Amino acid sequence: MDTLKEKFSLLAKAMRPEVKSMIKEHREKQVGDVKLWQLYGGARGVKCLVWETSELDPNKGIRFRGYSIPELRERLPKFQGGDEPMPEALFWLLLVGEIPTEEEVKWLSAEWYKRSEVPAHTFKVIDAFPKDTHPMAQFSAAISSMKNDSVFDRRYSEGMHKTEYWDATYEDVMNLIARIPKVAAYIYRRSFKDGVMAEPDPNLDWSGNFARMLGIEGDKFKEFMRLYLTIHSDHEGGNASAHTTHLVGSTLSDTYLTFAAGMNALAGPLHGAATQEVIRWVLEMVESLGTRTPSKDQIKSYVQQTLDSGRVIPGYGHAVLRQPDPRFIAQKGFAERNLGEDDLIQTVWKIFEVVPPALQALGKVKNPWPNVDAHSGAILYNFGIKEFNFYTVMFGVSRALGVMAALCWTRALGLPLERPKSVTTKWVKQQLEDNAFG
Ligand code: HAX
Repeated sequence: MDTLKEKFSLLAKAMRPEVKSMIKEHREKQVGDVKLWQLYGGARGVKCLVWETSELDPNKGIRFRGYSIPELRERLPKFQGGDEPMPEALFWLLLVGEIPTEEEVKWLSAEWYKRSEVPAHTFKVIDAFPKDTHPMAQFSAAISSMKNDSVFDRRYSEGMHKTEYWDATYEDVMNLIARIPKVAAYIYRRSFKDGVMAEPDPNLDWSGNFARMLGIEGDKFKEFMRLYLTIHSDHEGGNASAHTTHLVGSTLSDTYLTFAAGMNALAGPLHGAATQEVIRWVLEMVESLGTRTPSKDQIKSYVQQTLDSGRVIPGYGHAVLRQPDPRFIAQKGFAERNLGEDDLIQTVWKIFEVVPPALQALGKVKNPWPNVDAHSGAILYNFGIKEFNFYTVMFGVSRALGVMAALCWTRALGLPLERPKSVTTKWVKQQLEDNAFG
């Protein structure tokens, strides 16, 4: 170990338990507007963001402009008599708060088709990466590469008035959403398949085209994409990808760099990349147990093994939710209606029975229930997308709908640069010594 690293290591080793016991002893002390545990605890529960498009209730789960997922499935227009809601309709709802008509949704599908041309240099940027580069790194770079097309940047340099920020942002947002399925599909096919750069079909919708460009045949997958892209879109403003988008957007960074920043947050295993970690963990489990149909007892002992090795059970737990995630339930419902016999999916359902009591028994996990990522991988795997490193990119395509609709609102309301206040542990200790906290 070099000297610098050794010094750091010694300091970190000493400070970690010290901070932990300080939080334990003084957790309820009031530090400014928050409690001491919130200061060190990732700002859990601190209300300091405005996000117009959705709200998350710990027990009821997500509401998109007030609508639950079952309500969206019932009320949003469908594609040609299908069963699942269309993400175009959801975006309309998020942006203007009303359920669109079928005609309005058709217009939006056609508009996104018209705007779907991706600059040639973006594909060159992707091609410059070794094929085994994580797809999220390729996705983030490809999105950033479109910055030189930003309407916001151009108009800002021309002296755009503040009150027009939302207008330029809307144009970028529409272009970005229209383009990203093509970008994502190319990353998939270049990294894992035939390298084809597929084009959208004007007779299909946004999700149908994404499915088609990925090279996955069949109406059932297109329907799953409609549901998947709808329900992964938005989860209020405090989650890491939404909050990052909001933070970077607040600097008036252009729409592409703003969204790429959100994608870099989504790529973490405690957030969107949990979707790939779940399937990796399940596949490792079935391999280690030597069966594709493990019993609940076998799963229970594998879960314990994972916990004993100091790892989390991916797909379980949540910073806000305190019930099974309605997005998990919605995907389970799709699988029950369409794919019930699959071994991997059956295993995911058995895990749902085994993991919550195991996490509850730890006595520290606030939410032992599955989150959105516990189910999606098994369904994507069933449809033939077995390259699970790609799953977070699919999540990201959907997340664009929520965070980009919200960005339009941030710019429309003229919300300022985000700049919370930080403090040091030395300062906290001094305040404690001086008995300065309430
Ligand atoms: N397995 C094992 N331990 C878990 C756990 C899990 N699934 N979930 C929480 N815990 C542990 C925490 O690691 C923490 O332990 P320490 O005190 O030893 O650090 C303790 O329980 C308390 O954590 P918490 O308050 O219940 O949860 P947080 O709000 O701190 O964290 C996380 C929420 C989602 C990050 C957490 O539950 C987790 O790591 N889950 C697994 C990863 C995952 O599925 N992430 C996706 C979340 C949904 C999402 O964003 N999707 O994109």
